[in-house]
Amino acid sequence: MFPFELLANDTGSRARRGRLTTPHGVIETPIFMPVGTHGALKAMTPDQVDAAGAQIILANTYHLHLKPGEGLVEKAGGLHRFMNWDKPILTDSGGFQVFSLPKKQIGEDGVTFRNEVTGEQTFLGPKEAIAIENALGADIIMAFDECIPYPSSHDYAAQSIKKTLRWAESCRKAHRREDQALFGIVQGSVYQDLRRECAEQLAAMDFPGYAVGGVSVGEGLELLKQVVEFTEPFLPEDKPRYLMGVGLPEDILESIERGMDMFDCVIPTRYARSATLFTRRGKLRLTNRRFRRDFYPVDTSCDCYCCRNFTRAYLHHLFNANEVLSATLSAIHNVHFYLTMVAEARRAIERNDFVAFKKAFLEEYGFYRQ
Ligand code: PRF
Ligand code: ZN
Repeated sequence: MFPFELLANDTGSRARRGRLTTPHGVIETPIFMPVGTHGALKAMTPDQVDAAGAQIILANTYHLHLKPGEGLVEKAGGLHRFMNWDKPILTDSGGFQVFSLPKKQIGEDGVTFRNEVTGEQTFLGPKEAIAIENALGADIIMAFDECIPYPSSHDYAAQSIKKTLRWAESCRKAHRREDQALFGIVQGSVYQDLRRECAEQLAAMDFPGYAVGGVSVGEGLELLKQVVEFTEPFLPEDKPRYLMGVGLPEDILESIERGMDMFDCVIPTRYARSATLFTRRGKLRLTNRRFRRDFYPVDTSCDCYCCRNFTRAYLHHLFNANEVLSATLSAIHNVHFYLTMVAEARRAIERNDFVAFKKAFLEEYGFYRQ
């Protein structure tokens, strides 16, 4: 079940080129997973997501549990049929969303919070999260973990990984479906000893994949790189590694270089809605007046539907007129940009040339000029 093949290793870095096979198709890694929190990428149809090059998308257990409820999704024939997406899906466990809530009570067995839809007190723990994820039916499901804020003390982080490890074992026991792969999540904040401990303990539980969580919580790129670098050696080489909630193009490339295979982030779709578009030469803010009469495509080197058919001036106008098409065209472009970037990263690893590729990409992107 869920074979993961390592096709190439970059000898100048820890970057790997892999292939993960799921019941809904193959995922070429490194890969970026666009986020469809409520079972939809904001402003995009599944056809558009597919045409932008997506191989797998992410949805959220927490949100789908509150609305419309996993029972309804199950009745609809599972999440794939409900949302008409027949490629792989990954569901996050809610272990991040619940911990971001303002008023929650964290206990030894899970988290109690106010259901924002019904107003009732609701409990989510490892067993509950897995039951929901089993009902939703994604190809890859995530363990229920505790994502602690940054900064947190070593003491607090040490207590927290004990809980995350206990919950990981509960998730493994509660998991009922062989057609879903359950990934474990490494926590431990920015502390090397805790990351090692957590990774080793999870590896001993033999998950089909491992995530690095608890990053992209305000620690910055330098610490992110360090955490990935000192955690990676303790993740099983022959299993996919997923860096959760990351990130900007530079974060993803630096983490591919350090041995991560999968990424997800709301940035391409969220930035699209606020008129920020990614191009090979850096980000553009399309509401800026300088685009009023700019009849070039968003990115002259892009072959997405938006860039093949529309100008910056037209997008500028759509944003000014508050047309919802602005969000759709921008999301198509941004998602395509991310997926093209990781496709090029895969080819660079195959050529055994990843570090040169990353430097050239970030040079053109203007990262070193920031
Ligand atoms: N845990 C889970 N989901 C996540 C994270 C995490 O730590 C992050 C990290 N910021 C993003 N999404 N379950
Ligand atoms: Zn484009």
